[in-house]
Amino acid sequence: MAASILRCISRGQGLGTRGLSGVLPLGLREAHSGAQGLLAMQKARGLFKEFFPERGTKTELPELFDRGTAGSFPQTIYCGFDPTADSLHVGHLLALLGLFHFQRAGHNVIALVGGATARLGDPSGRTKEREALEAERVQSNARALRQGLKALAANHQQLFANGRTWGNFTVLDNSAWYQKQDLVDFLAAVGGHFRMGTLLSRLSVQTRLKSAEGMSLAEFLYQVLQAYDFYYLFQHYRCRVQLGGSDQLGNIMSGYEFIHKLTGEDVFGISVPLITSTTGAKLGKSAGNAVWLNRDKTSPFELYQFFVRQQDDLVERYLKLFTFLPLPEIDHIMQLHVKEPEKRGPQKRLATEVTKLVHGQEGLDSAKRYRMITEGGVSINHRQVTNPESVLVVGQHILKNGLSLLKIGKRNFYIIKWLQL
Ligand code: YSA
Repeated sequence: MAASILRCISRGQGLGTRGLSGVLPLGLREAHSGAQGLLAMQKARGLFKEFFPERGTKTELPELFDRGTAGSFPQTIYCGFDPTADSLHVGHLLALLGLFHFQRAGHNVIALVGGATARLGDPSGRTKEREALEAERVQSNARALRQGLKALAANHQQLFANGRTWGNFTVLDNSAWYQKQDLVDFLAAVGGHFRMGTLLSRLSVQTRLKSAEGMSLAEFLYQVLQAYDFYYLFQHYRCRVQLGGSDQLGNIMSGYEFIHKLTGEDVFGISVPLITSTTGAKLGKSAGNAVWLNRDKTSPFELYQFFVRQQDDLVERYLKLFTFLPLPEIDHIMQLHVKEPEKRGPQKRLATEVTKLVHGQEGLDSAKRYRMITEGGVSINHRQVTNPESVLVVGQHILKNGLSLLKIGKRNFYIIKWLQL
């Protein structure tokens, strides 16, 4: 029985070899001409923070992305997202951007929704146990997250690819492999490969054990499930790299140790920095400061405003982290900003790029319309309207002659004739 849970990987399985044709378009070839290209580039942008382990035993991390190494291209990279809410948020977006950068370079990526792991609650970076979530709630959150991830991947492909061929973007849910998993089989096959001393040494465990509340067994076992996911994806999709925020490093290490012990193969972890609020708290649901990507929770306008309000000292960093703009273009935007800081050019460009990625062109247009109204750029019948929810309200903005006079910006006048009142 254990053998069916722990299978040995055979070469050529899964997404890793399925996605791309053998001959890549010129753009991708250029992107991969240097073994260090992709990793060094994202390190320079500040998106990739740590690499783990520092050295492989047979293969080094940069070699995985070197097209010169036979059979190494394309790779499969994954990142997990637990459905503890019914929407992704701006913090998740950074990990997702990490995946998009790999996809752009021709690799296949997997966004894994933690429909199973969310039931346990990841203790990483938390000082208190997560409120237990009902199975039904997790399921409906997982549905929403899968939809959100697919919508973002579609926007990315449609609005940013310009006809280029990228790797595949696949959304999976780990409940698919835990749902039918027998507990005793799992513990017998997997449990024996984890050492208590190592599991206990993780920062996430140590912090919680020292707290007054302590830690539950479910939370303690969380890292074992995340480690098994990595193994599962390695087996089925030849996935050798897991990406996550830097709070995920302990869980990623457990996966590395598990896979390496069982197969002798090298796998790697890459972390992205944690985005914090001005008070230093990690931006997310737990701190109650999440900026959501679902428009029903945070509108496109509010998302735009979040980025447009960023201070000068952060905006360059965020342009590098949250957009795909090339570094020379970011430099240029920053140089113009020194000359005309009042225009808030970098902030507007940042807000535009992110809103377009998250909500598409329609979402961006709606955010800009809202912004124009709130900034006093719209008048109806010579009266300024600053509430976006009350523009051209029937019974309020229609003159006796059945007309409305709309002024947008300084020079655009429109006469609206109402045919039916
Ligand atoms: C990962 C792998 C698995 O095999 C199974 C589940 C997981 C999910 C993982 N344990 C987790 O709980 N992640 S999360 O849902 O809290 O966040 C998703 C990703 O976004 C993580 O990599 C996390 O580090 C990252 N993230 C969250 N808030 C962030 C952030 N990254 C940067 N800044 C923030 N504020």
